[in-house]
Amino acid sequence: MNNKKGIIIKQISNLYTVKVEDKEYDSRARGKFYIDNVTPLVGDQVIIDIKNKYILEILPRKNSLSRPSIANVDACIIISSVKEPKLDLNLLDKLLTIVINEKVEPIICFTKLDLLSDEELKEINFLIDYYQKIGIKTFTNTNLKLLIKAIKNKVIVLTGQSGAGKSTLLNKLDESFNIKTNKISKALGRGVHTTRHVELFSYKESLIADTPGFSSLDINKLTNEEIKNTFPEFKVNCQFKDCNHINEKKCQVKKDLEDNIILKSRYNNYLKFVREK
Ligand SMILES: Nc1nc2c(ncn2[C@@H]2O[C@H](COP(=O)(O)OP(=O)(O)OP(=O)(O)O)[C@@H](O)[C@H]2O)c(=O)[nH]1
Ligand SMILES: [Mg+2]
Ligand SMILES: [Zn+2]
Repeated sequence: MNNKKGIIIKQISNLYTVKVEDKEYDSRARGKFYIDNVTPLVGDQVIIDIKNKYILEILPRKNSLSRPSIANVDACIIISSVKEPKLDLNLLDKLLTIVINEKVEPIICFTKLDLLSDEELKEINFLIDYYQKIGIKTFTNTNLKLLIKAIKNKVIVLTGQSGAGKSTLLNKLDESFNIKTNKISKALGRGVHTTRHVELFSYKESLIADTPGFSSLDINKLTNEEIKNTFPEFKVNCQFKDCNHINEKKCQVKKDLEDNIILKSRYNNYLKFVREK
């Protein structure tokens, strides 16, 4: 039997690396996929002909994320630098919305807390508490034990701004990954996209993907309803069941906002997301 089931762990142009048990095969995709307009993605479960090194079939996907493109993700770690590049709550909330909408578990990991003053650190700790309170696992890259526990037996993707410390975090998990990292550009004040392709690394019983950092992406594909549903703290009882929490009267979300129960930046980002479209 030449046909085996495996998982695509790397793609560089039209060459796919498929992992079958503990062996890896560099293979190509069958022409049929191009005709059908389906592209195999990293994370895809596939049937591969290991003799001729062809991907024959893509098994049904649980989910898929784009930019970076990856399929069948259990959890996504959003790496959020608090300085150099500076904290970007708009990007963090946007990534949370996209990830939650795809039914992927979101995990936040803040990095570079060592660069903060005590005063700034207080603000970050406040944020960490907030995101935890609304039910999102939130960590820092200084306490990896908790993070490691959260990713056990899962297919994980790292995402976040270029220069945020994604590759550095992976190397911290396992030195043998030896992934190239880079100083952030002093001139640009941000990273310069050191990581150029998506690749799944085996870490204990998990598969974990480093990705090229991206600095912009849109949520145009989502409806306002979908966007609203990705904010866990909005699941409160407003007068109207279909309340959009914008202009409605007796809106509990707006009351929680006034009472500082809901974070201002979260609410403002929500407004931006529904209006940007
Ligand atoms: N001070 C400090 N520097 C860090 C920390 N984490 C990462 N860095 C540094 O930040 C720079 C960028 O880190 P990378 O790991 O290359 O960032 P990346 O997210 O992989 O960036 P791209 O591959 O471009 O998307 C490197 O110089 C790291 O040494 C941290 O917690 N504290
Ligand atoms: Mg990188
Ligand atoms: Zn409301």
